[in-house]
Amino acid sequence: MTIDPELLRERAASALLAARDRTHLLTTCVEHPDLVAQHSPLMSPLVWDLAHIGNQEEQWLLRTVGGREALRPDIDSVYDAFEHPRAARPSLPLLAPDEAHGYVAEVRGRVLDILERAPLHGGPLLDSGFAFGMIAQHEQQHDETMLITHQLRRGPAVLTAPEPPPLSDEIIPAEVLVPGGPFLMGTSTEPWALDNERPAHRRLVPAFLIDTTPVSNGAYQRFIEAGGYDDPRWWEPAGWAQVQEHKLRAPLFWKRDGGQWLRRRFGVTEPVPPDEPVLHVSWYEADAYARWAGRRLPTEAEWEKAARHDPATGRAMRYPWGDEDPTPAHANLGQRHLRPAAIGSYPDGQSPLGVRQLIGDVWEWTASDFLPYPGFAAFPYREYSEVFFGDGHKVLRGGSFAVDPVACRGTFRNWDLPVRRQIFSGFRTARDADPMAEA
Ligand code: AVJ
Ligand code: FE
Repeated sequence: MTIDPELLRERAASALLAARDRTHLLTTCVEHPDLVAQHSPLMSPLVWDLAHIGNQEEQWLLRTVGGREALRPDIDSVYDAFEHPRAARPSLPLLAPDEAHGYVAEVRGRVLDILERAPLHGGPLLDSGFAFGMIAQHEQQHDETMLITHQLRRGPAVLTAPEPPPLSDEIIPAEVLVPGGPFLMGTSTEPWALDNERPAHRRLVPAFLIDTTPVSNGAYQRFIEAGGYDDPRWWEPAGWAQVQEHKLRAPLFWKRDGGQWLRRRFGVTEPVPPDEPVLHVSWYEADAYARWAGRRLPTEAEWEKAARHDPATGRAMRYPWGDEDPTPAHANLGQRHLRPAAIGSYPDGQSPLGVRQLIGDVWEWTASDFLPYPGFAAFPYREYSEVFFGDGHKVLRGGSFAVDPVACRGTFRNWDLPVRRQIFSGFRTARDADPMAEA
């Protein structure tokens, strides 16, 4: 099926525009000192992300796709993420905030002109407007990164958003059985899927049970109260070492206050809401909780089968609810809210088997290492995925409240080191099915 090129152009333009609106919000809601400061050695100054967004757009859309002369080749190296680790970025000769805003606007003006004329066929970079979709996703990914920087920033709140839907009184089962059998994992047809999601390939996934919702703060508190952080039995050795070295007692941003847990969220301190998916846990914490609960993290293939497998047709769908693009009724995405929604929310977004909140709310740690699919080919640059394979990174799936729909789908793969907790990470658990129940 070929899509009308004018429709593709419109989609690309609106994805770029949505990303820019968000970038603008995240880089104008604080003053100059907060844009150039390093709020955590784990993060770049916000003004680095801003100009890096423009520089990637210049390199791929202006120079490579548009064939235009470089605008600022002199700053390529400053904004090369591989040349400078995050901790070193504040001391680089960065564009000042007003220069960075001017630079990204200048690049965007030229890119919209290129988008009007570019052929949207004739090679993998152009087909379906892939390069434009890739750059919109890149900007949205950095917007999520900047939102993490905002969460780490000290000081009064600057961001606000309406509350997500409250806890529903509907009763749903705690877990569901996903039947065993082959499953088509990954994609060869999703037009803006990134290289690591490709190609589609068959996987045999034996029957398993998976939680219908992410693990809640209340459930996680029971792990804490049961002495979970004091018992090496539940922890991978490297995770136990992190617990001891940093004296971890709870998720990042939590603080004990007399008899209750408080948390800091975008500049506001509040009681930890028991019915919300747990957030800001490392892979080690997720893994330890699962072991304490007598369960385990789902593998990446199990997660994707739970999210995409339609038992009625045997087909892999784009999303748990079907092939339709996400709407606000399906999932908590796109920074519409500044927190995950209560567990069990979004009945319209559930999978055919009744698994909820697979998309949105919190990134979900899986048991799996970040590795290439059979037939993987790096595209269009090795540094997006390939250099991270087999390097101790764990896969996260499903996206958080901070992910834009353009960078979130049933096949989308994220990854990070198992010690990381500043990201919008949570998890759900799984277990093997009783082999006697499979027949
Ligand atoms: C896919 C989220 C791990 O932020 O490091 C941004 C995305 N790659 N610029 C990251 C990315 C290049 C990447 N993650
Ligand atoms: Fe980047």
